[in-house]
Amino acid sequence: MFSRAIVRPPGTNYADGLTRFAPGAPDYKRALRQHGAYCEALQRCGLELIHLEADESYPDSTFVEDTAVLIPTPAILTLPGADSRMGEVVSIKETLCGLYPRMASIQEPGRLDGGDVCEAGKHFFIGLSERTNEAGAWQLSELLTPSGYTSSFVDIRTLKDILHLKSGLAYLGDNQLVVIEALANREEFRGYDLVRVNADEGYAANCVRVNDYVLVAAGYPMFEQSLRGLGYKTIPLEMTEFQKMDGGLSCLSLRF
Ligand code: CIR
Repeated sequence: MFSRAIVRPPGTNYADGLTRFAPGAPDYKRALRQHGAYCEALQRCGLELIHLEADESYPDSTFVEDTAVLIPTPAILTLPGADSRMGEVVSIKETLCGLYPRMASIQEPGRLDGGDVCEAGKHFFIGLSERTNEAGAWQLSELLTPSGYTSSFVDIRTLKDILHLKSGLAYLGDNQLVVIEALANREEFRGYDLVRVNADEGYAANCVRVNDYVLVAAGYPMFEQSLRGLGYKTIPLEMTEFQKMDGGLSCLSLRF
């Protein structure tokens, strides 16, 4: 169960952030509305929100998930793989210092984005990606071990469709893993009940279980239907302006 989440709205220069796509610039006002609806959904799931100010120094800073990995203790600060995002951890550190008695952090030469870290109960899948290198993944693994977590690495460097591991993977609880087709046959996921996402609905794989609900991107009816068929209550959310900047539902909050 989660009780709180950290969120940060996009700033006016949000369109200057990183993206691998050229789908046209995001509409800032629409992004703000979508972010507002996302925050309301988290509250509906029972979370108390910690709202950070928009940070114009970092156009990607609305994607707070990439800056930390949160377990009961310690709070782990990442070192984002994109140079333009490394400084985002400074203000997240200040926020987390007031909430966690113990902090740890990923250090150079390690790099790691929270979007590559998928918690599945007491096990963590850590993606090796364009953003997360082996040194970062090993450091995280070693920081998790004393708290009783196991971890394994999932190499997604050959998968060009996804930026982060969680762009194609989500843990729902109850041994159920949502996976895109390109990950469905990986040895690492044997033993889990897989909820497969059709190739043409791949973006929807980045869904988030928050207490009694699953947040899902709006516009992916087959996937939402399959979640409902499994008994989940879903909250569909418009994500178009975040999708344009390569972001998904999970990256917009740090839940704990
Ligand atoms: C980036 O490329 O870093 C941002 N524009 C998007 C980050 C999305 N984060 C995530 O999926 N965890």
